[in-house]
Amino acid sequence: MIKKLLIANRGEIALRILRACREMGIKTVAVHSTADRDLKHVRLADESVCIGPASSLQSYLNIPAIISAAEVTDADAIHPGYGFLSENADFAERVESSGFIFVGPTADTIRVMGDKIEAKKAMNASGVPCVPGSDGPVPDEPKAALKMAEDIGYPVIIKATGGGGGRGMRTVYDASDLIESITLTKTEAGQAFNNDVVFMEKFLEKPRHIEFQVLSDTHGHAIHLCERDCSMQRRNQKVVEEAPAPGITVKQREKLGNAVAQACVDIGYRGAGTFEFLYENDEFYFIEMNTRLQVEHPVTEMITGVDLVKQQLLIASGEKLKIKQSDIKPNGHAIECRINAEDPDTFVPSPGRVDRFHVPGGLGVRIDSHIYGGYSVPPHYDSMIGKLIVHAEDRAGAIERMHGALSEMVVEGIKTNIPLQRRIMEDHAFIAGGAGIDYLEKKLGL
Ligand code: MV4
Repeated sequence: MIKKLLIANRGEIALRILRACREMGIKTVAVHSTADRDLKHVRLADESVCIGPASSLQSYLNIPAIISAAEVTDADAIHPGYGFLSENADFAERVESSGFIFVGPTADTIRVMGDKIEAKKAMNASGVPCVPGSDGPVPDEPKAALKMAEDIGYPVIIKATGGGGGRGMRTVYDASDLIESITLTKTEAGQAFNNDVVFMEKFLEKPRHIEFQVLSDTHGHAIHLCERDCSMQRRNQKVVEEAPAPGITVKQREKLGNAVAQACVDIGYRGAGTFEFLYENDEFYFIEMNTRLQVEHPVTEMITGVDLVKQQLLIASGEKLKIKQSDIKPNGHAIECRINAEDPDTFVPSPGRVDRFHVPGGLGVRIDSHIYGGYSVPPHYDSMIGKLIVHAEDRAGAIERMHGALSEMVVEGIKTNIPLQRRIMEDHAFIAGGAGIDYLEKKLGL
């Protein structure tokens, strides 16, 4: 069992991981940049190490500094959180070759699932439905590429195999634009990911974004923990997430859930993971897998009662999953609103000193945030300052509870997107459920 964990992250997720450790009797090491000395989890951790200046590249992305911190504090394991190095196969490799447990999948799995073509091949082999498209890279020969697009049917989307999360993609509506679009996407991918390989898929025009949470141990057991609807997003940034997904039947959930759990066993997956799907015309289409804990993991925790971080730590310690699939019964409905330090209209980040911070409470209200009165939100990092999560017996109740909780929340000194979140909770299409990934940007007039 892990005795001391180094948390290689910051903000709300670092605090979230620390809380799980505290309950498990695991000592904690917080690493932080010079700009993050006042982070809440740094004060609560058993030990803390400054690993560099404010810039992420010199601190939270600084692999030698993080590994050195683990060495000097004699940590057993390192948890990467999300973002930063959480899906960096080289980091996972160097953590393990330095003698520490990496709380996540093996470096090989991260590498394979980070290559979108390889990930789709693995999913196809496991019987997980994928978006129709090329089985491999787009051919260099223009005539062959044009034929491929004709066979798939326009519109098509060109994607970088080393991309993900919305980076390195281009939609093509007409054959006359295909070759230039392929060339442009390849150039951008080569520059951004040092990998110019691209593939092609049928472009789904108004899909929903539904993802399945899994846990998979090192003894061949894998379970799914139902799905999350993450369609309320703007420019590939999720704004509101919920579980379960409105309108998904028990039958659909079992079919997809069993398929992704089986895929975990087939690929030898270790830890917590998420299978991302597009959902359109009652069909699911796999697009990519996230080999990390996600921001929105709390909505799954609220409907299943499973602490996903604790499970990550147990699996990383080599424990067998004690939770059986039959133990997973989604109860009620959960919604998460991301709270960002940004202007609610322009989305421009709004760092600075938080003069007052009052959070909501009551039955079924959860705040995952590191903010406190007097804390200064630094300008160097992501603008998310917390997550407001609610749980109720049904979706209508959860929306009502979220709307009320948002009106209780006070953050003075910086701007936040709380007004936008309240507008979403009042929005008829959101209340009806099942809006597609294009809805919020349309509502915002983007
Ligand atoms: C797509 C798609 C439509 N058709 N693939 C965006 C990031 C990455 N998860 C893949 N993404 C998409 N892939 C096909 N074949 C639309 C998107 C997409 C998207 C997907 C999920 C959530 C938000 C999104 C925002 C823009 C585009």
